[in-house]
Amino acid sequence: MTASRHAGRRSSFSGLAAVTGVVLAGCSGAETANPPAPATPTAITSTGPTPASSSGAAASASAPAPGPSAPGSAPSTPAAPTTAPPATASVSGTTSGQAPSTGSAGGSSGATDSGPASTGGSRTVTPAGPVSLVSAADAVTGLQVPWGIAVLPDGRALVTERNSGRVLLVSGTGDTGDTAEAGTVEGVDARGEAGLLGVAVSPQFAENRLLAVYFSTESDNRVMTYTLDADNRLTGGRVILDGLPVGSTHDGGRLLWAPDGNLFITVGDAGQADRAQQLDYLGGKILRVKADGSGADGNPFPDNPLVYSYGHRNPQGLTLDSAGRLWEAEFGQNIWDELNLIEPGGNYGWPIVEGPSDDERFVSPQQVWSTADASPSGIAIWRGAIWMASLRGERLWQIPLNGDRTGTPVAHLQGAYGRLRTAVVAPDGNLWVTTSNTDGRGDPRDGDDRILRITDE
Ligand SMILES: [Ca+2]
Repeated sequence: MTASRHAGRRSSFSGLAAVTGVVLAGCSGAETANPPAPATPTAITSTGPTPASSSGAAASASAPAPGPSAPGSAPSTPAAPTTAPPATASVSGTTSGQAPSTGSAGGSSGATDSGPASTGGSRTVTPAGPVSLVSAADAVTGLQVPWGIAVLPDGRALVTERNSGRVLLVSGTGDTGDTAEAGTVEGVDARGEAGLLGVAVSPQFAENRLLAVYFSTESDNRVMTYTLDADNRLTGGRVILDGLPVGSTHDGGRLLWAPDGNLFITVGDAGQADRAQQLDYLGGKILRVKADGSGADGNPFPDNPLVYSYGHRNPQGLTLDSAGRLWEAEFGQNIWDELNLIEPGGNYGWPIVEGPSDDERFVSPQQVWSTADASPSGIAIWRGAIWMASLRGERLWQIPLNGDRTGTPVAHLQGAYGRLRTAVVAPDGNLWVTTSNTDGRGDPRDGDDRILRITDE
């Protein structure tokens, strides 16, 4: 099978401006809070109809792109190449300025997806609008650059710390929870955005106690499995995949262990953007492997058995919905961060295009944001929506789900807790979101970094 399978498939962005031939230089649109002002993108061609301007009377409040951004953010050079349509401010948050993509499937049309894959999709779902009120409270405090979280069947969770290389066990059951160290991953080389990143647990964890971590060494990124022994210590470390490209930025690093036993891995382009289009380069890819690191059965490219999708820049968000669809979030360069629905074998365009495109070789994103408004890392599905933690944007985006379509995004917690890294559904049914203010690019508050327990009450 080749990418030609996707010819003609196009997201509903097809009416939006196409960004073609953007000159992509430097590396500013990464996790940085305030990237230097990029060179003005060139060769941006608007081929679609001009979206409605903000002059309409329909909106009581507008959210031009880019919206309110992190303090001191770069001037409007990387602004959207299109004029954002008006967006109605909601009680709970602000709607995205760039959400023309859903056609008639608005955020209030009723989501049919709810909960993580483990729910089996059997729940009756209340038609979704935006969650009317979101509140946050500390579940755990005093963490150092937390990156990945994996919830255990017993209600605790494993948390990785990027720079220390520690794997912690947290309960989150008290006001601030308590933490214990399960172990330190040997060989972690933390530089820039690299270090100990994602963690996932086997869907059979209750029986096999198996977990996986993704981390950077001096020479590569790699995935290692461990067993959590009866004393809650990491043991039996085994490298299942190494030689993934590493850099001080664009290291990807999210792990998702699917119910079928296969492990999804996001790998950043590690600064070699052009090679994200090469199937024999493992950067700029989503990989899908068995628990021993070999290619999963049914992967789309027989000659490149690990590769599931390609043309990614720095993907750090990954979640499965109740129908088994794979959703991904990735950092844009200067213009568009992306939320993508992943198809096996799909080419997501980087570095030839950033954001939506009319080029039939590429799968267009479901939603995009200005990098100032998002710079997304982790995503999770909760209450009929995707929830996306944003670093530079310092907010939690709620993107209503309606099958394979998304509704108008709504922003929560804007600026309230600083940089947000990871979102996961906790065993208590709430959403946990981590801050990332101690990562060298934020302003730590007392108690940072923390895991926030998000409730909709
Ligand atoms: Ca893309």
